[in-house]
Amino acid sequence: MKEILNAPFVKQMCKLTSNMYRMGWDERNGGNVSFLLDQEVVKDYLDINKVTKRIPINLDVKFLSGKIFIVTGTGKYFKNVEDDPSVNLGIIRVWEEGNGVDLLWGYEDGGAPTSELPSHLMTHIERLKIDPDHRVVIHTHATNIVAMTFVHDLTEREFTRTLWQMCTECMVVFPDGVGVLPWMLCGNDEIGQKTAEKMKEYRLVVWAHHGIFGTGRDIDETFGLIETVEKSAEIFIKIMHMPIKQTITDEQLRTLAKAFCVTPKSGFLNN
Ligand code: 2HA
Ligand code: ZN
Repeated sequence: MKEILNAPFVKQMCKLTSNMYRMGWDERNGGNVSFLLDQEVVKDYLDINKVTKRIPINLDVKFLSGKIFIVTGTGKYFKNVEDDPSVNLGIIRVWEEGNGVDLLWGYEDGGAPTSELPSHLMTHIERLKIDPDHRVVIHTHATNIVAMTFVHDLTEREFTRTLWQMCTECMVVFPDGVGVLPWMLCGNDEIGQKTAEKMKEYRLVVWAHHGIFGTGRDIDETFGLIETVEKSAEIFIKIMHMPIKQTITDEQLRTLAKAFCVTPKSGFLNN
């Protein structure tokens, strides 16, 4: 059996959470990450028949039966993950019946998975239906994205258009746009369901006055998506007080989409 602290997926989670902490997005216990792992890879590091704790959940996620995830712990600080992964992270496997998870490793101080587990698991279900290679869900309180939700129209079309206009690469990175949810209570099934519903159409969902959910095939891609949206929101916040002399036009956005062979979200560009 190999040392789990050296497993690439543990190292990637450590590096990601430290990085996000240093971006200033994940104050205190803000933010959470879940990463769907390959059982065959996990087996090299862990006896997957050894369950340290059975954790019932108030959800039906049978679609994910038997799937193994590494997940940040509830109440844990991203700042601390790198120094103490086995307390701040856990590896869980979804019950056959879909209404609970087995803890296989981690949360060594008696902890539990993130409070946003419903949003994570329901999002994994919807994204896996669309893309079998989907693996990662990241939730974070990216500062300028949150700021933007106070001063910008929250319709998905207008929110996405502004983000596309702030930075040339945006159309190429998220041509499918961003979903937006109005302020809602977090940490429960309702916001999980609403988030997952949006995930049928978007890889990114903004939670107004709270943060963002991003999804992707690996940690780099998912972090990169959020980072790109955040950069764009930062530029918006920097320039919104100033008289705008010019912007990226719809015609230019179309030119970009064509050059990079991406399809802009239908109806989001003006004719
Ligand atoms: O506690 O970010 O949304 C972590 C969170 C909740
Ligand atoms: Zn949050």
